[in-house]
Amino acid sequence: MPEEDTIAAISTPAGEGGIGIVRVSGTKAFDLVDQIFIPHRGKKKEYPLSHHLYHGHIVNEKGEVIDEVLVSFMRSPHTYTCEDTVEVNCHSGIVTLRLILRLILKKGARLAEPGEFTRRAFLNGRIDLSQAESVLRLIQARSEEGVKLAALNVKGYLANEIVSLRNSIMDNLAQVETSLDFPEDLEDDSIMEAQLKSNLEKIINQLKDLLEGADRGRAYQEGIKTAIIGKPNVGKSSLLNALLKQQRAIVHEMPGTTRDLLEGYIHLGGYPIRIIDTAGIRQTVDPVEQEGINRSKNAAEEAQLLLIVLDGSTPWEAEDEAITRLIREDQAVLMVLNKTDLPPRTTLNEVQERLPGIPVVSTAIVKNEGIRQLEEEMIKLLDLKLGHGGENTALLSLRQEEAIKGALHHLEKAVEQLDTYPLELASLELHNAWKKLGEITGDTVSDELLDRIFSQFCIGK
Ligand SMILES: Nc1nc2c(ncn2[C@@H]2O[C@H](COP(=O)(O)OP(=O)(O)OP(=O)(O)O)[C@@H](O)[C@H]2O)c(=O)[nH]1
Ligand SMILES: [Mg+2]
Repeated sequence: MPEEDTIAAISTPAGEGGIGIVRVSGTKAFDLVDQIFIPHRGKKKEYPLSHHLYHGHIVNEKGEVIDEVLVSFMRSPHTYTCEDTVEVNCHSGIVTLRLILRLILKKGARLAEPGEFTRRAFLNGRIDLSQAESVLRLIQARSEEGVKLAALNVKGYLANEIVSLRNSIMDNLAQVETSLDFPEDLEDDSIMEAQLKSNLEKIINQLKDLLEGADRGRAYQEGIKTAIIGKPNVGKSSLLNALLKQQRAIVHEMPGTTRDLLEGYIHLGGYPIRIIDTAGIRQTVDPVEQEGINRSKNAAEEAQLLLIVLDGSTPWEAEDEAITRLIREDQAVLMVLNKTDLPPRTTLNEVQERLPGIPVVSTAIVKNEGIRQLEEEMIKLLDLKLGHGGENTALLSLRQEEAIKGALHHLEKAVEQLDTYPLELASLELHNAWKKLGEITGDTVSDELLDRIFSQFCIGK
């Protein structure tokens, strides 16, 4: 795709609104808009001044007024894309926006691809790839904390960390290479190797910290995945409704009511939480129900927090036992002993004895009892699991996480090889680690990967 052509797109969401923006970027941006814009005060000597706002009208080929607008002309390089950029602020009717865009395209601009403005900002060196990707995260953030974290990365937080880690790897690599080239200058092999090892271990720990912080970051970004699971008819959908404070799911005395996953979104103690109600898990021959149960199990597998609901008015059964075996070691789990308004057949003590270390809350959801306590327990668990924002929280995309894991793998191999193998091998691993981290900042990245990343953006960003 030639980068020198001039691109244009509607940059605000479709729909009626106060203001809509058509953005144009490229060498011909000023000229193209100049052909269809008539400034209110005429075109004086220095028109248009960069980074000034002009009031006037957009007119079509026949000279008919399309809209009253404010236009900002911004000269390269101090623009989003680093190119000459013009933004036409018009009234946000989709027809108006399209008419203006069409006029600009007719004059010679090309419709921008998704994310192309941000891609140009990256290709022109204004931001690195981690910053570009964070723009997307910022747009998609589901919580205040998520916005703050993404904004940090847009400013370059992650980029700086990665650049500094890459520099450290390069310093150590240089040391290895020198000793390979001039072995006679080396006073003592083992001293150098010990030093090298300790340096690399420091870098490894920093990378591990980043990965650990990413779990937290993702939770804030996407919402903490919370699955409500249990046997049929225990009150899972009732619990979803109680937590959402709305009648979202169908509740019925017939076991097997919920067939598909159902989702809602709440904030608890500052945590954004995505709650998923699932089909009751049991043995069944009904293929539709079985498909629902498979989905329940997948949701349980992917969840960061599991709410396992039990019916206190029935005895603990093999099916309850089977469900508790779905718990993964790294998941936060809370048992909800429901229907405590009915004569008890399973007690709190029994559940505690069966599942030592897992907190249990009694509820009678039909009477709205125990919900507040349940919410408090959820917050406590999340505090334990995620801690409150701030320290060591990073926002990483899966791609960035994979690159860090790859770099870690190479560094760990390098440390291993220092003991037994010639230094050449360690040098190769260090080089690979350095390259892997370069994928995050975009220093070592293919066009194909760029296409994949920017295709997730909307047109106009
Ligand atoms: N007595 C009593 N009944 C309850 C309580 N909570 C839910 N129920 C009733 O239990 C029945 C099943 O509730 P649901 O919320 O549909 O249960 P579920 O676990 O989603 O069931 P499936 O979707 O079939 O797996 C309904 O008749 C509810 O009114 C409770 O605390 N006490
Ligand atoms: Mg249900």
